[in-house]
Amino acid sequence: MLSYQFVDAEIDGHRGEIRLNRPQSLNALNGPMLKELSRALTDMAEDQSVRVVILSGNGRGFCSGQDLKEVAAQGPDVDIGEHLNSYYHPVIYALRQMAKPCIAKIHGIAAGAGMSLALACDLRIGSEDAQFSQAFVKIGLIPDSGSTYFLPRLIGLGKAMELAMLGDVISAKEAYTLGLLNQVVPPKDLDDATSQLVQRLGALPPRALALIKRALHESSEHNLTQQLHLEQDLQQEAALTEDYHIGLDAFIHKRTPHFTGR
Ligand code: T3D
Repeated sequence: MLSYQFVDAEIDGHRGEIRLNRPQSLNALNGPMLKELSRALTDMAEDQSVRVVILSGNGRGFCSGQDLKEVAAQGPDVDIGEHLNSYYHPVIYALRQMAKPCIAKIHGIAAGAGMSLALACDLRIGSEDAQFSQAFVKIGLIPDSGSTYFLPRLIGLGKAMELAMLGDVISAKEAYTLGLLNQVVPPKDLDDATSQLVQRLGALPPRALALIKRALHESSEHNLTQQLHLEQDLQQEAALTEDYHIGLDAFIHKRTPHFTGR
């Protein structure tokens, strides 16, 4: 267990898990927690033994978003733009730039910036009791921490507009239908289903996974020609890995490949 106060971080083999740990407020995000989350993600990114990172929450929910009691206590003079830049943006960049798959494991509520955290992960697995809300509008704010970027890309502009403008709470089932969740399982199966997903990803070639993540993320900024060039560059990089030769050799000799990450 790595040492933080407001997040629990644990590494077990190829699996790294960071659990938001302020369960009394449904893991509302205060300043110190966001700083720790950013540090924990950087630690996981730099740890070569970790191939897959899970983000989850302790207690009865994933994350209720910005700690509104902290905001209220700070008074009206706080610079919210500066707050986003200093506390939230490093977390979103850490998730997005990490060269390994990040999975959001969601149970209970993911609201406001809590939903943004889930959207910034590469895959989302939810229990049937998971709920999502772009709650920002209900307190007179706009979606932030990447929600206006990730949401339309994941579910299309029309539905993103509806969720952002109305702030409705949607169920796991609806989130799955929209493509927000990759998988929905009964609450009792969430840990096992996540472990299975981690195991599958952990057995795949890490460098190829990192390059896939990069190629898909960058695709939304590119035209076809730019993307074909990027694919060409990244494929050349992938073909230089030891894992490519291991995969090819395993196919030819009908063996299970054991990828090294080199
Ligand atoms: O500063 C900036 O950079 C701005 C950035 C803003 C980004 C945002 O995230 S804005 C959106 C913030 N989040 C919300 O608006 C959601 C607020 N919470 C709720 O609407 C409800 O709590 C829930 C729908 C999430 C859950 O409802 P329920 O009935 O299951 O639980 P509850 O009783 O409301 O909450 C349990 C406790 O958690 C309660 O504390 P208490 O009364 O037992 O002492 C509640 O106050 C606390 N809590 C829940 N959400 C937050 C929170 N405390 C602080 N901040 C919260 N966001």
